[in-house]
Parts: sequence; structure tokens; C-alpha cells
Amino acid sequence: MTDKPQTNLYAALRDAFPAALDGWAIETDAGLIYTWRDLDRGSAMIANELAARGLEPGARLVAQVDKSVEALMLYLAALRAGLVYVPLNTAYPPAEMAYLIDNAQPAAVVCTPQHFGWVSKLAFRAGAQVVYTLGTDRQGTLLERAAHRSDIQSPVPVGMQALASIIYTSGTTGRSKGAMLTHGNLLANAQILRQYWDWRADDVLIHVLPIFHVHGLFVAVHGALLNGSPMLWAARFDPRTVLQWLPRATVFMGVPTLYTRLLGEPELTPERCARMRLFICGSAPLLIDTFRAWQQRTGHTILERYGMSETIMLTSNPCGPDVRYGGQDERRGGTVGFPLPGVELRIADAADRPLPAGEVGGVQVRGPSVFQGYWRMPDKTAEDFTADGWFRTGDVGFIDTRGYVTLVGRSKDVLISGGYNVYPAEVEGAINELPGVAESAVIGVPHPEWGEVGLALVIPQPGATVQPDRVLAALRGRLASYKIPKRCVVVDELPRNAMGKVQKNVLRERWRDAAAAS
Ligand code: MLC
Repeated sequence: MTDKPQTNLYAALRDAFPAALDGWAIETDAGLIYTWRDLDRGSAMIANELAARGLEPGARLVAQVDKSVEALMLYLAALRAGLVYVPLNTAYPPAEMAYLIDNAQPAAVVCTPQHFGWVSKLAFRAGAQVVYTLGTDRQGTLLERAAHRSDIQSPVPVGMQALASIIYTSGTTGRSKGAMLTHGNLLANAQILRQYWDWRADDVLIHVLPIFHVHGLFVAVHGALLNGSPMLWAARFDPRTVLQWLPRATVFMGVPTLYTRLLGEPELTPERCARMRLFICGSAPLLIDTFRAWQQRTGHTILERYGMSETIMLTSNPCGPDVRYGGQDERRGGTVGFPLPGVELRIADAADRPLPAGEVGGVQVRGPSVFQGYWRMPDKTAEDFTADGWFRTGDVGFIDTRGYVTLVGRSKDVLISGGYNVYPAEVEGAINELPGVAESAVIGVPHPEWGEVGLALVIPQPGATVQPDRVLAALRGRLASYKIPKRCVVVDELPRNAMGKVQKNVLRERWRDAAAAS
């Protein structure tokens, strides 16, 4: 790989492809093999189709499609064409999609063939020029049309300041916000991780995460591509598939739920992991029990790292000796490690004043991967940055005297279930609209598999009867299914502070065993 100045992220990734383009780049769980040439040609053809449709650099392309190698090619094509890629979780129902499409104002939308009817209506109403379909077995109009295009394309030299992607994250006000990331943000983070995680010539990555979020799309895909490393690629996580692949792989990335599910497999043994070099975990706190159980069962120490959609990766436990921290190489369970090279991270008080080591405060960051703000929300963006340009992550933590960062909580009301952020305000808003409901409070309670799950506490209107099961059933179709609380309880009142605000910490304490009891 060269370090020449780049004007398009795809060009940098392409430069890292191995010289032998006919070697395997991706093997899927369906047994298909894609070469490096396939990735390059396929993404060129799609990019040429998008350009032929008159899509200009900077225009948004929304994709709500199932995971496939062609979906990955679509992402690469968007980069090549200078379009802004907006991947959306396939779990979003029409009500959520309507808001997101309206907010993103895409020029093009790609959806599954099954959803074309309602998605195309939303898309055209929001001003889209074209709506394509892409299915899991290479069916759909996107590939039909791209098949007629040239397989040669020069990535549009948009420059590193140009937007490459908008990643939507829910918010405390209940409305999703689009985090704007540039080609430069993505490349800088990928280069740092390549070096920090010591990507090697013979690395093979097991890729089982969805590709509509930072973890699966940027951390995992860019990691492999920027190192010219092949991927074993599963459309969805299945522990049996991972077990089969472990003897052929060297790197695995997952959220804690994937590790707990793998630990449930008797065939997870040190022998099976003999070739593995690195197990990386993130997106949600890794329980110390899981960290230790993994060490015992496999002989490997999970490397926990920390990041978010707005910043990509910020900290990591060391992969080898970190000379910036006296050569420490210990991966410490319960911590998220050191700030990555180039990332400035500080702990600050409520007035944004930096705090000394050991003191707990808000985590604030600056660095080359920090996003450009929220799409079409300048006020929200201004709120989340300090006057001197630090991004307030919303996480609360401390840095110990050895330099390790530990997260202890969040200043924003959010719960993390199986690696997905769920904002109680959004769920409460949906519950409060249901007939007979006076008020609700949603909290996260500990859960052995999901880390946390949602619990809804609902107060009925005077004289009304509310059935907990009906509340949960009524949320289907309104909210993505992973956001729906796993349990609902009807209560007479909620604890409040002197200002009348619901005391969620009191509720969390009172209901902490609710998941186990349900
Ligand atoms: C699925 N379900 C969940 C859930 N995922 N419930 C709570 N939390 C979740 N995360 C529910 C579904 O709604 C459904 O409910 C039932 O479980 C089965 O759905 P499924 O799709 O078959 O589930 P499964 O395939 O088992 O998915 C579990 C999972 C998935 C762990 C594989 O959640 C996953 O891929 N998580 C990773 C998310 C991720 O990549 N996050 C990165 C964000 S980036 P019902 O009732 O309909 O049956 C980020 C930044 C960073 O955070 O630092 O990385």
C-alpha cells in the first residue's frame, strides 16, 4: 500500500488490493467465492450505472438491503461515484423509514424487492430520482441495469473533505440524527486501526456483523480491505458457521452478545482457535465474566475497543506493546484501553473543564475521525461540541494513572441491547401514543445474553385498563423490533425527583432483576 495523497476512499482501498486480483477476497456462508477483481469490476459497474442516472457527487444514496457481497459492492460503488452512502437497518419499519428518507433527501434509494412498493412511494415523495431493488440472491433492478455498464471506472476525486456516508443514530429527543462522515474521517480511522491492530499479510477476517453500522461496515470491512485481507462472510451471525471458520481465520470482530452465544457452543476450544490472532469486541460493554470465560475456553484475551457512529473508533486495548504507555501490552477487562494514536481524549466536568486521572466525568474527544456534525441539524451539532471543538460523547468515564480508559455510564438516557443503541425517549413516545396510556418510562435492565434489555413501565389513564402484552404487540410495526422492550409492567406511579422528573436510576435499581425474573 502506498501513502500517496488520496482524493477518494475507494482509491485508497483499491491500492491495497493484492497484485493477484484473481485471488479470493470473500468466501460466503453460501459457498460463493468472490475475487478481488470481482469486487473491483462489480463496484465499477454499479458506479457507472449510478452516474449514468445523473446522480451527482454529494447526492445521497439510501440503502436498506439485506447483507450480501453485492450490497458491499453497492457501498464501494457509492464511494467511487462520490455519492453519500446512507445505510439503514433492515429492521426499520415504514414509520421510521418515512422520517429517515424525508430527512436524508436521497437522490437514489436501494431497497429489497419485497419492500419496493412502500419504499418507492416514500422515496419518490421525498424527491428521489431513482429507486432500485437488490435481493440476497443477486436479483433486483440494480444489478440488472448495472450489468449493461462498463466495468472500468475512475473513482471521482471528491477530496478527503467530501462526505462519504451519513450514519443515522437515534437520539434522546426520539428523532434520529445523521452523523456526517467524510472520506478523510473513514480513511484516517482505518489507517490507524491497521497499524494499531497490527494487520498482517496472512490475516483472514470472519465477518458476521450487519453492514449498516459503523462496526460491520467501517471497522471490519475497511480493516480487511485496507490490508488486502480476505473475508469469510456470513449473511447473518450463526455460531456454528463461526466455529467452522475459526481454524481458517485470524481475526474476528463481534459485539458481546456474539461472544456469549459462542461460549454456549461446546466445540469452542483452544485447538479450534489455534490459528486465530485477534478477537475484537465493541459496540456494547463486555462483561468481565465473558472476558474471563473467553480466556479460559480459548486461551485468547479479547481486545475491547470503544467508538460510536459519530467518531468511528476512539480507544482500544493494546494489540502489542504500546510505546506511548511505557510499552504496556495488557488487555484489561472492564476497560476500553488507550486513546488510539491521533485521538485526543479527555474527561471533563459539566463546565467542560478537564479533570485529573481517576476522576469520573464526561468523555470528550477530538481527532481525525470525529464527524462533521449532524445532517441538517446545526443546532444539535452545536450543542454536542464544546467551544474549542471537543465532541461530547455522552459517555461517562475516567482515565486511570496507567492511561486506561474505563466507561462507567452515560449522561444520555440510552440502553444498549445486543450492540444496538436504543433511546428510551423514542420508545416512550411510541407507548404514550397508545390508547389508555397516561405515561411510561423505559429503562435498560441487565440481561445475560443481550447485555441490557428494555423494560417498559406504564401508567394507565384513569379508568383505563392497559394490557402489557397488547402494549408490546402494538409497538410492532411502529418501532424496529430490537427497540421493543422485552417486558412491560403496568404500575400506579413512577418515582420522581423534586422537579417532577422520573428518577430512572431509582427504577433501574428497583427493577434490576426483572430480566432474570421474566
Ligand atoms: C435482534 N433482536 C434483538 C436484537 N437483535 N433484541 C434486542 N437487541 C438486539 N440487538 C430480536 C429481534 O427483534 C427478534 O425479536 C429476535 O431478537 C430475533 O431476531 P433476529 O434478527 O433473528 O436476531 P439475531 O439474528 O439473533 O440477532 C442478534 C444479533 C444482532 C446479536 C446477531 O442483534 C446483531 O447483529 N447485533 C449487532 C449489532 C451491531 O452490529 N452493532 C454495531 C453498531 S455500531 P422478535 O420478537 O421479533 O422475535 C456501534 C459503534 C461501535 O455501536 O462502537 O461499534
